[in-house]
Amino acid sequence: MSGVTRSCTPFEGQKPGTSGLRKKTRVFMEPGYVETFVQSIFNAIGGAGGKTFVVGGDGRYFNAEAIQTILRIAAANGAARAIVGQNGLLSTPAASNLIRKREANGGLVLSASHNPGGIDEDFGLKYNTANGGPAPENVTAAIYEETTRIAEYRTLESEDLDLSELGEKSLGGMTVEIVDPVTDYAALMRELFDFDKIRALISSGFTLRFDAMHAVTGPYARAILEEELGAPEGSVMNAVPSVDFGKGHPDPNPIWAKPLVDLVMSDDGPDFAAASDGDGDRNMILGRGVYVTPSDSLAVLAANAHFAPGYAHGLAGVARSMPTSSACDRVAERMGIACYETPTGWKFFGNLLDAGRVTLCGEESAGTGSDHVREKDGLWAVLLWLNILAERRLPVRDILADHWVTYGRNYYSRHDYEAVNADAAQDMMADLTERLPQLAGTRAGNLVVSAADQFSYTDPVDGSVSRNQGIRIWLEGGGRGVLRLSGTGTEGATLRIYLERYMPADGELTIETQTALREIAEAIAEVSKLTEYTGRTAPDVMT
Ligand code: G16
Repeated sequence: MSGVTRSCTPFEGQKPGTSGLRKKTRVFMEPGYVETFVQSIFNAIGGAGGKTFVVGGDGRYFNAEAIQTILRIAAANGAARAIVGQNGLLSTPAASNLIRKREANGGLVLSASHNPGGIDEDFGLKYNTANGGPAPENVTAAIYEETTRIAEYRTLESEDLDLSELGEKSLGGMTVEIVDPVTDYAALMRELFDFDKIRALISSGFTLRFDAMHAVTGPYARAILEEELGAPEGSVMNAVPSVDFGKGHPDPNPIWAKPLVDLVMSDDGPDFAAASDGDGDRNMILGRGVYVTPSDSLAVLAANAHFAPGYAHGLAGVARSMPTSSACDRVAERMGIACYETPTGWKFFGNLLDAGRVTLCGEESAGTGSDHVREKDGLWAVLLWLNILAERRLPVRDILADHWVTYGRNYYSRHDYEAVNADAAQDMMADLTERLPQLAGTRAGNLVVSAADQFSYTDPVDGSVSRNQGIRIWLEGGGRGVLRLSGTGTEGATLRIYLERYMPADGELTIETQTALREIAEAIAEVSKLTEYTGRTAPDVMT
């Protein structure tokens, strides 16, 4: 088996976005596309020679083929070892854990997360660094730079490797170690949570459902929730990963996980329900009769994390992405710990976690996590909730109500406008940006703008600055709207409008969310000239 060098020309647009490179699957399938991107990654990190990489993905269409290509390029570039999930499967948090545990130099994670899979759907590939987290902006910038000037890549002429059997194999001098995707991850969860208490809760008649959405968490959830914690068989729904996620969107929100939401809203629904996404890093939390917004979930977890053994010593600090509601800020304030506000993108939490400044972090986009890995972690959030429920023995609904009575409630919703004409969306944002300095004091619908700016972030650990991370508009009376364009879409532009309104603890805490936010939504639509630019009058998705 010999290494070969092939000449190539750059592909346009191999620019990592919010979370790695995400494109239509057919784009990734173009001959040489994966090869040039992977070679560019290796070029950008000073070569692969002698290094160890973790490789795995969410099992979507083209996962298996792309992994074979990655292994050939890694071997031909002199990598010493590739640690690969059996059949090419690894959830994103499990990949992060393996990188850290095995002290690998990095990892190649294949997923387009919550986006659908299939030949006409989406695919993605991202590079994670030795801390287990998504490559920070300086690394993704270097990778992109390499993609624009790549002239050749190294590969092997070899047969595909059988990845179905655990153990070690050799590929052109590189050791390929095929590992069980669940074992190390489950061991980490056992260290963090009181499995005996959760087992006791479940055996007392507490009922739960976990929707794996035909994606990668199926085997993890079955092993942990059913086999180890004793949830009856069938508690994990849609547990077998499929290449097209059963033709659904593996996106754990009330739209795409509607059957689960309907179930918990019924009288005989389970006490607790949750769902995760394509690659297992997102989560949605529900209790009988109640949906917990991701922003509230982060705040509740921060306030109650000490109930789990792994967090009994308290939290160093918390962090949230800017568009996430400030519910967790109130918890941090009361605890006397720092709360950091970062741009959207899990990669921005990496430095804070590495420096020990924060223990928990989370985002409105259904991501919560902690310093146990460097990715958000869906099943971890579920287990932390279960550990808290096992200790407090209250329904989810009461835990939430108690939280609002203690801290007040941040009514919150995200409105997504999908597949908007990209130029129109850019023009709208540019126009609004230009008007920002004059907005304070102007009327917007029934409200008045009190302040407006473009969010810019200076990383407190390394001093790096990230500009243009979203437009923030504050309204008199305590409302806020944030506008930004998604960095994970693959079709046109996705415009996200994040709406928030704080209600103090002695105010009305049970208004229907969209009703509570209506005036703010109208104000933001007016001030941004949303309909004028995009032609849209209503969002496609509200989470
Ligand atoms: C990724 C990032 C998250 C981000 C989300 C949405 O998540 O890791 O930090 O919040 O995308 O980003 P955007 O608003 O730019 O679409 P995932 O789960 O897709 O990897």
